[in-house]
Amino acid sequence: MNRTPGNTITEDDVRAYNRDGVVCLRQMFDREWVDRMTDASLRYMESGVGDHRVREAKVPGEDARFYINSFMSVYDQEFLKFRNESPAAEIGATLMGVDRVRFWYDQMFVKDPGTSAPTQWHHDLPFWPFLGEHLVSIWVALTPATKDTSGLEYIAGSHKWGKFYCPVTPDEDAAFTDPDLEACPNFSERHDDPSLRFLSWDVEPGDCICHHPLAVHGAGGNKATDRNRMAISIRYLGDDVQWDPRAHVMTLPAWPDLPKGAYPDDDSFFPVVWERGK
Ligand SMILES: O=C(O)CCC(=O)C(=O)O
Repeated sequence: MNRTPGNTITEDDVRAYNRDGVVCLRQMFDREWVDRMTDASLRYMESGVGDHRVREAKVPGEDARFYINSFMSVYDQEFLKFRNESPAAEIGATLMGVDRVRFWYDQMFVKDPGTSAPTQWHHDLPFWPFLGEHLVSIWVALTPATKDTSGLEYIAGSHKWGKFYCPVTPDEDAAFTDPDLEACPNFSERHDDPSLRFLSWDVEPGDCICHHPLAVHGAGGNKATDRNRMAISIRYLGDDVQWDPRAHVMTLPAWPDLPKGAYPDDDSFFPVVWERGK
């Protein structure tokens, strides 16, 4: 399995990430990682380990699910290996322009064949007990995905809008509803709006889409009848990040003892997983 990115991350890639809040990087993870993490994901889903963190969405009348689980690397050695040894952390560091990254969390997103459950338009930071610019998600495709099979769609530059939309989970968990925050519009209804630049990519296994936590994104259902759409999103922290345990954010496997505003230098919760030159 490759430990460093499968392709060079160019200055143009970094510029695109900073400008658009998102960039697609091709073939960063080799076939061995893809096969290994596909097997690990299927096994993890079947094992029942981590079931207490599962979220599922189903459209009424359908059996097919949108399945989400998180913090797999806390419970499973394969995901831990992916966290520590895959090129994901270096990719995150390069895009954020930092020399060291801490792990934040990992998540898996699986859409069964035929589910019409969307990934509702949202951005990530309102869910997270952090503030700052140096946060990045590396969404690693384990299966192909196109617009018809639940490929992600983004709005370029939305990370600079100054918006902080109310979090919405696929299962619409009311615990995340912050009455002080504006709901995220359904941007699927605004494809004709000339002021919005939509970005999406047909991806193959091993490609990754890297996004800033305020980049607004969503996806449709999976129209494929014969295969699921599966990805792992792994999130990293850089230098300027501050602990900000607001109400209505996600829960962690355990809660770190950090003062609000602190840099999260707690190695047991947020271990350093990559340093330049090491
Ligand atoms: O894969 C999906 O449908 C959602 C991914 C996502 O929202 C994320 O990685 O932040």
